[in-house]
Amino acid sequence: MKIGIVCYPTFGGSGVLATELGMALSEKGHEIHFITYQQPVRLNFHPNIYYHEVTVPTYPLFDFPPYETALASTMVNVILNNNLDLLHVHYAIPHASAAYFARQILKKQGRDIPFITTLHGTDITLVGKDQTYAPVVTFSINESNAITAVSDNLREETYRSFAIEKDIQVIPNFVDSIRFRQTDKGHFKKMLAPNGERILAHVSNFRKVKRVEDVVRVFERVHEVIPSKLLMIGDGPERQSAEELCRTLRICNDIRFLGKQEQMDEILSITDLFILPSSYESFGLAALEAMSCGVPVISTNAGGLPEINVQGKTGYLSDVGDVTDMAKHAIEILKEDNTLEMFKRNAIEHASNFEKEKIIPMYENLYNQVVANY
Ligand code: GMT
Repeated sequence: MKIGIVCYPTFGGSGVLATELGMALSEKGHEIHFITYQQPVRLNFHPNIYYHEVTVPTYPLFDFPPYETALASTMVNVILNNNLDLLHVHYAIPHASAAYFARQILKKQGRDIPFITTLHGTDITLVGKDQTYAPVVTFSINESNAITAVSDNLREETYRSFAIEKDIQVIPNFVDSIRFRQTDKGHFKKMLAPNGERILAHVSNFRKVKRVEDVVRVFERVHEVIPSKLLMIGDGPERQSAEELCRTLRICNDIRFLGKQEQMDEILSITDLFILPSSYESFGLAALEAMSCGVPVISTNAGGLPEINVQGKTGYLSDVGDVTDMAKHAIEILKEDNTLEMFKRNAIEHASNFEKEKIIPMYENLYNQVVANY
C-alpha cells in the first residue's frame, strides 16, 4: 500500500509513534510518505520511505503563517504525485482538518482518498477541548474514514468531550523490543553512578501536565534512604522550576538534566526505575519503552496509565500529587536487589504484550478495511 503519514516530527509521543509505525510498515513492504514540517526525529533511511517537507511561505501580512493551508496543499500534491492509497494523520489538530480539506480538493478533481485519524491525548484532553478548536476538531474527527485512539481511556474521554458519531477503535501504542531491550551498558552506569547508586529517570517534554517537580520531590525522599542518582531527560517550560527546586532541596549534585536525547534505549539500559507522575497520560509511551528495557515504573493512576503499568507487578500507581506514596513504593522496589530484579523481569514480560509485531497488523487490517470499503 502507499500510505501518507502526517505527524508532529518532534520528540513528543505522537510523533515518535507515527515515525516508528511508518518505519515498521516500510519494512513490511509498504511505501510510506511522511508529510511534516521537519524530518521526524527518529526517522531512519529505508528505500520505501519518502519525506515531504511542508514549507510555509511567509508574507509581512501574516502574523500567523497559515500552516494548515500549506499542509493541505502539500498533502494534495504528494497524493497526486505518488498516487497514495490512504492518509494516516496522527494528532487531530490541525492534521485531521487539513486531511479533510485535501480530500475535498481531490474529490473536485475526481480523485478520492480516505483518511484515518489517530488520537493521541492532548489533542483531545487539553488543546482540542478548548472552544477555540472544538468545533473543527469534532467535525474533522467525524469526517475521518476511521478513527483510532491509543487507549481505552482516551476513547472514553473522546466520547465524553466531543459529539462523535463514529466508532473509535483502540489500537494501543507499541514498542520495538529489539531496540528497547536490556543491554549491558555497564561503562555508562559506572560513569553516572560510580559507587553503584541506583539510577532513577524521567523522560518528558517538561510541560505542566508532566508534573516534573513531583519527580524531584519523589527523588528527594528516595535519596534520603537509598544512594541514588536521577536523570531528567527532555526539555520544556517546566525545566527551570525543576532545576530551581533541586537547588532549593540541595540535591543538585545527584541530579543530571540531560536535555533532549535520541539514544533513549541506551539511557534506559542503565536505569533502575522510571518516574512518571503526570496529571494525565492517554497512554505513556515513554513508560512502555522503559518497561521494555526492564525498568519498573512509578506512575500516577491517571488516564490510560493503568492500562500499561500493573500495580505491584511492573511498578506502582499512586494518586496524582501523592509524592509520599510514590516515594514509598519506589523505595520498596529499589531496596533489595531481588525485589528490583523481579520487577524488572515483570516489566519486560508485560511490555511484550505491546510489541510492534503484535500491534502493526492491527493498523494494516484497518488500512485494508478502509481502502476496501471506500
Ligand atoms: O505527552 C505529551 O505531551 C506528548 C503527547 C503527544 O501528542 O505527542 O503525547 C501523547 O501521545 C503519546 C503517544 O500516543 C502518549 O503516549 C502520551 O501519553 C500522550 N500524552 C498525554 O496524554 C499527555
